[in-house]
Amino acid sequence: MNFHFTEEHRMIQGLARDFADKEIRPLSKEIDKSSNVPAELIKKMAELGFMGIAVPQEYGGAGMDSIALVIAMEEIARACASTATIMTVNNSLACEPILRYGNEEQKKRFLTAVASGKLLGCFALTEAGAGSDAAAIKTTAVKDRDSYILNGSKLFVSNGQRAHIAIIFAVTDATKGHKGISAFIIEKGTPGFSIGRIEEKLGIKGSETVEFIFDGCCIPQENLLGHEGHGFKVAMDTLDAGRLGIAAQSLGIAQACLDAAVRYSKERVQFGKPISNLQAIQFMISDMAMEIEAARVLTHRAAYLKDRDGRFIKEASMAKLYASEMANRCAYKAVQIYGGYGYIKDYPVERYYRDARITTIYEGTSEIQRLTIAKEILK
Ligand code: COS
Repeated sequence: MNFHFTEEHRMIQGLARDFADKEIRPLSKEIDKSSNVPAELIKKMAELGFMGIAVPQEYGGAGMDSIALVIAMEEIARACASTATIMTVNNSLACEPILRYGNEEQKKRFLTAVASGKLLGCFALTEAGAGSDAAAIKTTAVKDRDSYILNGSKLFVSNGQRAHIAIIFAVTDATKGHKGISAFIIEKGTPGFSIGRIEEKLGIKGSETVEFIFDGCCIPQENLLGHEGHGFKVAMDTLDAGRLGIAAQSLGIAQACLDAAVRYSKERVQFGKPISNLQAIQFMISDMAMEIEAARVLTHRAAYLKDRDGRFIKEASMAKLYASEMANRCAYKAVQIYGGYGYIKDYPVERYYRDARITTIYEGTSEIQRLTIAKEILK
């Protein structure tokens, strides 16, 4: 394994860092306050190729690899975790399954538009009664000549309001358990497809989280993604890739916490000297820095394995589990170092603390990651 970045990786890191510093960070407080990432910002990211980094150029992407994707994700999340959520959902949960399971027609029609950022995509698996137990979904898709009729609802869909297309999962044969689930691509505006609740959340406020309702929604059979009955596999494979994105997002949040803690501890004077002189603060900063490095190695290695031999389930879960829990520890320490100032909105660590919290939950809780790791080791 090579610990040096390639020229291409250095280039995407520089580009993403520069864009995040100049265009995203100045807006991040307002994004949180207004619960909205401006569409104009996403448009600029699309122009830089950030919405389909690992998608081949012939399908509208930047034609880079998964390491480039996690490097860029970390830089964007370091400036604004909400913006990073929009980016990771589009790259990993919308582009990835179409690239992997879509036919040529679907790639030309949907992937090209989503990877180039002309359209945005989202992913709808979770339901009120099916979170960690993803195979328990109840939304149905009934074949009717050359169409499918969808009925049911989906919960907690990230980017669900702004997305133009959705990858959704529904039961096509209730007698077959997880082998009776199929994946579909659905376009916004399809009659019978509407948005229900828009959730009020603790963090990641700039990326909306919504409910989808399907009421006799008729979609053409050409929108079946992969084969009938293979939807659970599509969902699991997609989430493996998505977990790399959340690991990278967690890294970005953690790095932002460390950056802020270092800056503040050098400025804040107590007992006649900057608090960075105090061993109690130094120990927290050391632990943050060490854990970030460890998470980065896990994340980059999982991305490397994804690109090389395709088998990275365990490594993706390890990276997601470790990086997300680490980000929460870093956010806790950053608030602790800021003291009372960490608890108010004048400084960004209060937002980092709230934004970090979901990373151990979405795209599979820490408990599901542990199950997945154990299953891979014990099989
Ligand atoms: N990657 C690829 N395939 C996977 C997989 C993974 N991470 N996890 C399970 N599978 C496959 C299994 O290999 C099995 O394949 P076969 O049908 O060929 O045997 C199939 O999926 C069913 O696996 P399993 O029997 O383990 O299914 P369970 O229903 O017991 O549990 C878990 C599956 C819990 C792992 C799954 O439901 C899960 O990941 N849940 C979390 C869902 C999630 O992340 N939701 C967040 C949505 S985005 S907010």
